[in-house]
Amino acid sequence: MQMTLRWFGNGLDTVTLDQIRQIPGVVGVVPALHDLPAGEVWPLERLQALRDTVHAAGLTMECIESVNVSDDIKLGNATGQKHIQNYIESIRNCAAVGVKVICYNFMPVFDWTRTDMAMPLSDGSTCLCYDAKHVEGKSPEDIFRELSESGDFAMPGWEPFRIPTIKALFAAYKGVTADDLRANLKAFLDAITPVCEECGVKMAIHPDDPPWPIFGLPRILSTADDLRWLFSAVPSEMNGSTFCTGSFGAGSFNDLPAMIREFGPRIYFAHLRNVEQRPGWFNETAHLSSAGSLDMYAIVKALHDCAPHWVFVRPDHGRMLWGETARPGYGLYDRALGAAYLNGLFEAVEKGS
Ligand code: CS2
Ligand code: MN
Repeated sequence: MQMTLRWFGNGLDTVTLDQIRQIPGVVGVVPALHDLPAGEVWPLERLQALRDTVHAAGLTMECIESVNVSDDIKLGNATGQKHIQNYIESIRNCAAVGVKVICYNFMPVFDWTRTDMAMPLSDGSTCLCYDAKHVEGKSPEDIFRELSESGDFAMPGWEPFRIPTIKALFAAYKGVTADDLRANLKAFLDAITPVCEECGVKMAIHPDDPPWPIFGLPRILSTADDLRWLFSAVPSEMNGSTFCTGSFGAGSFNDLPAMIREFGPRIYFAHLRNVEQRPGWFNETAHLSSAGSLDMYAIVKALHDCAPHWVFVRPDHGRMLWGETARPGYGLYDRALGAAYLNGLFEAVEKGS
């Protein structure tokens, strides 16, 4: 197991590499080139510079999150074909700087979605929350405006500059079914997995967050059945999973330890965070099992037993503590506490507790 933290890069992250380096047991960071729009090639020089910056801080950069997939690829249109060729070049460039795993997601239009970026918890910290009732009857633009007024940082995919594109994107997805999306995901993976095999780079798809359709857009990576379909449709071992417990775990219909035991060999990256789940609602919590609805011990035990021994892991999101201001979910303090807790669980499991 390799404990890592997501890092958005100098100027885009309130957390520094030196701070991350001082978290016990963290060996690397999971960065990305966030300024490049989905569909563009990730230039080798940019990746070399990023790798050199990370290595100079004494950290590794062997997992990238995310080389985002453009909506044109998700829609399976002609522009998407060009973007797939660009994605292949990006994979080659990532391999050239030592990347072993690439995380991505196939959610239409948006990345992860929340309805409250600073929900107060009883201990005085704040967390991210999703309330399906809050979304009912609202347009994406309404939610966009609310969220973009909620602070200096927007969620990925929810940046204010995207608001003007939303109407055209929703029109493009009109009539696109879950099966259409599955066909386009299979086409994408069929096109890139031969290059992944050649370069030794594994793909690790992140689940839908939340794990159900929103705004009437199809979502196809929310359940165990979705993973079964994915691995049967594209059998290459370069087709793998980013097992995000906070995303799958927001749905009480998902049995996470059982899913990890079933798909473990194909889990190359794991996001280990906890949520308090209720029907059509979840809020993020501290990582402790006792803080939320998930049994983090059973999850870590299943990962230890069934995932590759080298699996990359990160504490994913944390609450906002002690007056910190940071990207929503990506403050330093609670992710450091989460990493320490998770390292403790892994040590106890590895030593056979
Ligand atoms: C987060 C996302 O939704 C989540 O749990 O970890 O940032 C996720 O990493 C991206 O959607 C992956 O592409
Ligand atoms: Mn995640």
